[in-house]
Amino acid sequence: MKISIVDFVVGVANLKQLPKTNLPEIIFIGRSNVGKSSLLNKLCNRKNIARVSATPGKTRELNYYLINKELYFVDLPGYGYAKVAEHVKAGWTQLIEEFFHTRKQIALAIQIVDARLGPTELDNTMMGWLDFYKVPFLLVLTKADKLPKNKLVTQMNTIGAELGKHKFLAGIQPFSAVTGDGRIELLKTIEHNIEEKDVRSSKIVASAVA
Ligand SMILES: Nc1nc2c(ncn2[C@@H]2O[C@H](COP(=O)(O)OP(=O)(O)OP(=O)(O)O)[C@@H](O)[C@H]2O)c(=O)[nH]1
Ligand SMILES: [Mg+2]
Repeated sequence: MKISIVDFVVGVANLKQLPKTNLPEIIFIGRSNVGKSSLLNKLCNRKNIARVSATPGKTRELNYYLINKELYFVDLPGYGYAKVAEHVKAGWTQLIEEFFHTRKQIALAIQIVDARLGPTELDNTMMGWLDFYKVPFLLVLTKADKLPKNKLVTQMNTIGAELGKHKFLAGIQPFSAVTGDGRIELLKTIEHNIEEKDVRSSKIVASAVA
């Protein structure tokens, strides 16, 4: 997949503001400061479609980017930032669960974790939700440039073994927004899952007609 057109569409704080389209959506999830915006920028080969922050917890809305006029990248607000008030956290939980529950056009979730740390407890909770709402997800280990190659391989294997229980885990991939390592592979996986989504949807339509 080659990304040639990127348009920011809307920042959604209330699900009534969701775009009224049926285009496939790729959603990006991770804790605050994990490197979500940097990954999105690198993936789109742009400097600043998504704001990279020095202070974590800046992304508060579901930010919709229209890619090549045919699919959306959706940057979800980061979680796990300690300084966020309890009522804000509760509001976040409600918004995201409702989003997973109602939004049928999600083709793939990109669950982003720090390659050095692996999934935290909150990341594990999130992956539990993805399984529950039947959203296929890819685990991306970002900031891979901060680990030597052999450590990265060990980390991938260890995490892979731990996450085997997740039914909707589509794979594990390393990434670096600094070197661009993993970018091509990630784009391929996204493309593949959009095609799969088309197949799944046409099967549902076929069984409804039959
Ligand atoms: N070395 C290295 N640093 C990275 C990488 N990705 C992001 N960073 C750094 O990590 C910090 C956070 O990056 P962001 O992309 O703003 O993270 P975010 O998850 O969008 O953060 P919030 O939106 O605030 O929750 C910045 O200082 C980035 O420069 C990477 O692949 N390698
Ligand atoms: Mg961000």
